[in-house]
Amino acid sequence: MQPGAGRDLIVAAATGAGGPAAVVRASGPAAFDALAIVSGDPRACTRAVVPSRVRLAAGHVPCLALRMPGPGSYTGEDTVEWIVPGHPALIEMVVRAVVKAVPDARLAQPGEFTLRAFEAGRLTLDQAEGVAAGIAARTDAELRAAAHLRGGGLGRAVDRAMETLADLLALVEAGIDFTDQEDVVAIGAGPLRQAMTEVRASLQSLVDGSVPLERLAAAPVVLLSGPANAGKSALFNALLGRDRAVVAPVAGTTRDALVEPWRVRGPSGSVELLLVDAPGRMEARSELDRLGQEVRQASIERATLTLSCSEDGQGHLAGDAVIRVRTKADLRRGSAPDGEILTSASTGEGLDRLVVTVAARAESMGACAAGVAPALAQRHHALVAEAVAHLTASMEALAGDAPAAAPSRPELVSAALHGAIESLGGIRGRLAPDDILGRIFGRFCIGK
Ligand SMILES: Nc1nc2c(ncn2[C@@H]2O[C@H](COP(=O)(O)OP(=O)(O)OP(=O)(O)O)[C@@H](O)[C@H]2O)c(=O)[nH]1
Ligand SMILES: [Mg+2]
Repeated sequence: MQPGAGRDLIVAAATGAGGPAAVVRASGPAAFDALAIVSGDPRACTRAVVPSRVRLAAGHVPCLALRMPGPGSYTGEDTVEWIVPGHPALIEMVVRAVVKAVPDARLAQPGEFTLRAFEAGRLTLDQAEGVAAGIAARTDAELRAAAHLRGGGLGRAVDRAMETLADLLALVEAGIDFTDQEDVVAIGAGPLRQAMTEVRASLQSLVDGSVPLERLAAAPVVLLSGPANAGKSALFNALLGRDRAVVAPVAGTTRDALVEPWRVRGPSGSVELLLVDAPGRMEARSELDRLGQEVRQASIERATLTLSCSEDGQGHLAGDAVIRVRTKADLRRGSAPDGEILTSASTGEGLDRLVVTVAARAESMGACAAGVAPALAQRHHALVAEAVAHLTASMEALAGDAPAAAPSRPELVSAALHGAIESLGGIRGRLAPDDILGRIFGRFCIGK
């Protein structure tokens, strides 16, 4: 997909499958023509959802319709949204009907609505990346990081730095243009160095104070493992604070892997993890048992940290990424041997200690405390670091210059400042080459 592609009417379902209702979105100059054709007399009025209908071969489907004229819409173009019942076959039929309604209408490619928003200047590249990150988010921490990007949090910091650098560049270039007037110094080397030091420090703190977005995406997976009937599902529920998994005295109760986000308080803040309850270890006597053991094996392979659960202290897993847990402590007197955490899902005994141990271990394994710092994608990180390097180079070009005098090598200073501005511009997408755009928008799903 290339930016600047033709202004076809692009059409797609903009919501995921499975909900009670779905949004079919069409964007492009012919959007309102399509609305008139597909919905007949479109009572849909601007920016208000009104009852409408979609004409299909089999009859009329009732829906709600919303008309958003450009440039005030998400994409900046005339846009129509039909809110239809969430039946997959029906959604598909409505999409096809809209595509057939006008010439030059086609199915939207992944991310194409957001690409148009970017092209129309409705979103900057970092905000568009925030939209993509939001779509892909699995945990609250990722969602918050995505919202920060989408809200322009990174962009504002970058814009401030770019504006200062652009001002400095203008002054340096003015100095080059007026070299013949010896008593005119547009900006002296001293104030220039001072201003660049400040910008460089603010950019450096942006890098130092952030966590990689990619690392948030890799929320550590904590698996409850152990023999069938060890009390794993009961512990899973107790740790989550709600009855999520079925608990029963029958060995082999859990047949599938249940994955739930789990937030724990670590030494440097709240850490988000994924807690997994899987089938227990048991001899497979039936096909169903065998499938359960396969799920168990796959879960073990995915786990970053394993809580090895045992009722009697026997059969614990070995390894660094293992915490040994003795379950059902209320059924026995006495303390657990060293190296085991004694817990009871029934009385809550030992759960706090287990949580603290898991959180500390997860943090030491690289889990990020949520909300502690803004998250930067690898691309942002690299571009800010590049800008910092350019600023260092431009300060080196000032070495030895008297503070009040004009820079002795203004061309070098100017080239390095240009470089820094260009790197920062890449974050906002102002100067982003096409291949970067392709890579970013290619990560979207259709309808966004
Ligand atoms: N007294 C007591 N009983 C418990 C405790 N935890 C679990 N149980 C009981 O032990 C039995 C098995 O519990 P589950 O949590 O289903 O065991 P599981 O390890 O998930 O078993 P599978 O899913 O078959 O692998 C149930 O009858 C629970 O009520 C506990 O802390 N104290
Ligand atoms: Mg279970």
